Amino acid sequence: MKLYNEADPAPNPRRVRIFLKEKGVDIELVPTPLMSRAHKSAEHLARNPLGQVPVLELDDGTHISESASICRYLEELHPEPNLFGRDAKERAMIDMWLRRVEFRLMQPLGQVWVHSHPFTAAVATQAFGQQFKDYGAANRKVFASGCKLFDREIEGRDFIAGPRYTMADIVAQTTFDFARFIGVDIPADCPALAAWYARVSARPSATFEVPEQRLAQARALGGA
Ligand SMILES: N[C@@H](CCC(=O)N[C@@H](CS)C(=O)NCC(=O)O)C(=O)O
Repeated sequence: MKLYNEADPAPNPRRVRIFLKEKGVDIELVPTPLMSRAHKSAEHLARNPLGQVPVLELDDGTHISESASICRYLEELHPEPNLFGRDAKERAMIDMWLRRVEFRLMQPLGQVWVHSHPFTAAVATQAFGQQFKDYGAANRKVFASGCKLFDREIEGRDFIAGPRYTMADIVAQTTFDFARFIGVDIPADCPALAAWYARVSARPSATFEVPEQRLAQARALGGA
């Protein structure tokens, strides 16, 4: 089994690596550098027609993409520590929060990245003809209002989906790490969310391996 992977700050492969660290499991990581377009090569498109990472390759040649789906598969192989829920109610709550992170935070953040950050200007121009800066800026507001929803909802509890750390925290954590990289910070009026972020960022699995200089440059270009 091997994971087609990209290093930090790429948020989606990062989810799987954090998940593996939390489980104490090592698997082979195959570098698939986005900068050299390895994810759009014919070989990689055969693994994932969307041309994205991460992709898990099983020993029988099956390819699983979508970071949450990969982690669900790995949870079946390595059930402890449990990260997707122990009973019907907990599984549903974790899934609900995971989807809220995807739709209310990650989705608008992706639009900020594609439509307003200079690092993606060429990709956006190729896909859309131009970067729609107003749309990028509008999605900054959508992201901020998503942050406020999370801030209100998690007040009084330690983790996103309840009293313990789960996959919902991993997906949210990688979203906020990437947000920080592109110059989008947790709004100042979200103290519960900021406290949660500090809590998950202190975990041994959370190391964010982006050189300070690169982080500072990306943040500055993103407007932070
Ligand atoms: N929903 C997918 C998103 C995968 C994704 O967007 N991966 C990024 C890297 S973090 C990528 O491959 N981007 C290149 C592209 O979309 O062309 C998942 O959860 O794995």
